[in-house]
Amino acid sequence: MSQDNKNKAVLILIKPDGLKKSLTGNILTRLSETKLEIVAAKMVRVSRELAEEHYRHLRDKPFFPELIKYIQGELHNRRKVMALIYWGEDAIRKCRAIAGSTNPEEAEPTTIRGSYGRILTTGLYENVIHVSSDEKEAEREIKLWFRPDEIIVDLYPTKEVVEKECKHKVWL
Ligand code: IDP
Ligand code: MG
Repeated sequence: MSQDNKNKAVLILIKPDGLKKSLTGNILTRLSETKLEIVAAKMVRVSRELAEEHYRHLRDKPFFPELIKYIQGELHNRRKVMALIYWGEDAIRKCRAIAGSTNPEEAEPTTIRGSYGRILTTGLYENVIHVSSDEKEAEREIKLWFRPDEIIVDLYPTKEVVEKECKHKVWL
């Protein structure tokens, strides 16, 4: 990564509970306090592969199977998440401060997770939003969720490839 982008990019996911509770506008308003720039945004139907890769650091935890169902929207009958990249000085720290602690009961009440999160009776933390935890994770996650041409700034080095017989939809 170029030195200019150090600590500047962060992946945000509005999780299925955030969407179901109609919190998108509210969350984006809270995040706008950071004065960071949104450089990518889209709705994603999360495959099992994507979910398991995203949360691979937790695969040995007892709550992992439920966590995968959660991020895929199976607990909320909403099979989608909103994925965004925020960009600017100290982006990870700023967004995590507004998101609050992982455990919504321990999160400051003024934070997004403290305001809107809850713990399920199964023990799973339903905490409305994902924010990358450090620079290395941010790079890994951004490359997992976005293609280079979906991001309006150059975050990481790219190469050009010519793909033959690549099937994709175009407008009729
Ligand atoms: P983070 O989302 O604050 O970075 P991680 O440790 O990466 O926290 O965990 C990912 C997600 O897994 C959390 O946001 C939460 O939904 C869930 N989670 C993490 N730790 C626990 C736990 O101890 N019990 C239940 N759910 C958890
Ligand atoms: Mg994390």
